[in-house]
Amino acid sequence: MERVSATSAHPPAMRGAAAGFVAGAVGLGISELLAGLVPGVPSLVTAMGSLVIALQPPGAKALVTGLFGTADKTALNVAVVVVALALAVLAGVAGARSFANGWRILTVVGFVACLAAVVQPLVSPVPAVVNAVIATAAAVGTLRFLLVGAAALPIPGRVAAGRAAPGAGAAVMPDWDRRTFLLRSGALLGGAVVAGGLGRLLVQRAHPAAPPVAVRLPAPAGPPPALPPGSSLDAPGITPLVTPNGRFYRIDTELLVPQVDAATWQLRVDGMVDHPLTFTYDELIGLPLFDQYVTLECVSNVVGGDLIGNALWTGVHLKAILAEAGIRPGATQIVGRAVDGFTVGFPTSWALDPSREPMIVVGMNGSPLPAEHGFPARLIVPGLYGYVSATKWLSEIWLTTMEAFNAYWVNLGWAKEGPILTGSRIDHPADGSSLAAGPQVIDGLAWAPDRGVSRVEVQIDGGPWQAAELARAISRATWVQWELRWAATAGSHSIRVRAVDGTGQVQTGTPGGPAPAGATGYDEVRVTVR
Ligand SMILES: Nc1nc2c(c(=O)[nH]1)N[C@H]1C(S)=C(S)[C@@H](COP(=O)(O)O)O[C@H]1N2
Ligand SMILES: [Mo]
Repeated sequence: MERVSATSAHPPAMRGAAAGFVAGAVGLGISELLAGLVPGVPSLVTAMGSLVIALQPPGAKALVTGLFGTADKTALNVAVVVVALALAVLAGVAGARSFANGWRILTVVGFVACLAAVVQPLVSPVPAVVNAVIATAAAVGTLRFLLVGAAALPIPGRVAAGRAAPGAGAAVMPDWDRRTFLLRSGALLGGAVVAGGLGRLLVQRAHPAAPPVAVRLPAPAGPPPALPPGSSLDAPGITPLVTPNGRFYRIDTELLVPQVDAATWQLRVDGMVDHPLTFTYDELIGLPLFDQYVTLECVSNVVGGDLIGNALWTGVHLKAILAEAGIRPGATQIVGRAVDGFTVGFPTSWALDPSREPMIVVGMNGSPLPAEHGFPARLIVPGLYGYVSATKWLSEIWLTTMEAFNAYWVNLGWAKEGPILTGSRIDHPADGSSLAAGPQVIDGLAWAPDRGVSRVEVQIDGGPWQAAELARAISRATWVQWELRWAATAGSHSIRVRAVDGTGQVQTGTPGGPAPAGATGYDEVRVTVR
């Protein structure tokens, strides 16, 4: 008899699951709203996403298209929310049988979120803990409210319902009908979604991509290098020679754009140097600045992909800074460390080669460096993939040996050295497009930073490789536009492209990569001519 009544006192698993889902949503919604409203309070969703990134096993990144491009970041945030809600559903189902298990699961989730936030380099612990505690309490409270209402769950701390004797203080909440349960759950869920959505909006607004408005750069010593005449082709569908800041690809491990305060930021130069140096932002931009076009590519860029851009960078000569610090003999590696702990590493010999000018960049295409591209300062080293060279939100330049240190992505299985492979891309015609028979233009880009591109060749339907017309390159460190006039005949055609670098080396045709050292193979489009 007692057993029967106890069982009937439990809500069905469905109601438990629904209560758990709503409880999870309320916790997430409140935590996100707090993060959006109160400066310094971290987003727990972002923190858990960052923990996932930090804990990824070597090689995991090969599964995603880029080293955390914009789409990956969204997918990761969504995945975190889905997993958190799934655990909350579990807590609801468990809580419907024994509330203690329900709140324990929610508390563990809250604790993990708290931990995830506290270990973030850019997060202060107290607001993180406060947010996690409030969010967990809100989730537990919601779960209890819904479970009690749904099924006369015994109120914890009082006499269990099943054994309640009349008049002994047995307190059971009214067993709501189905409609009441749905209405209350729905209202809470709606509130949670609004709070969470608003919170996310505010969080993102607090992490803009643009540079801080107050910052102004002094003019570089000389006028900006003019684009050489003939460097831009007037060809259909061709990618602009210079990539506008807003269209420059973004790849990094940060789920929210770091906002670094230039007033307190410092750049250290240390390690195997004679004189460790420190620069404030004003000191850095007070040094002689110069401009340079450099094409930057991500090692994760696939053949035909768009994780590549070309910008006019403004900055300080890295060689001058290194000379001032005095590199000690044997310091074979230069490590760039970011405010968030991210690192790159490249050979000192690459940086010191007289043929190139690595830079500590403070400006991009005539504006201060946008936050999403590394404000206040980043490294740009001609000829190297971003993951070994282009530290954004730079905080330290550390001299060490090649053997003594592996940078962030090297530890995760990517090549220790990352010279950009010779590449080429067909921008027009687009793959799968249809064209009119007659004169057509095939065009695109080719790059081999900083060996330069000496030739681009196009192959139609497996025929001979034909030399394309090259635009004038800005420099060997930049990509170059190319075009080929083509008398298109009716039918289906395949078009391939390959580049030859400045040393005469032909682009590798065997498809491979991108891991561990960059993608190989020729870009190909198929078109129908009518
Ligand atoms: N601090 C920091 N710097 C970073 C990264 C990062 O994750 N964190 N990613 C690197 C990689 S993999 C690339 S390809 C370039 C991309 O620079 P962009 O986002 O300005 O295009 O930044 C590099 N610098
Ligand atoms: Mo990258």
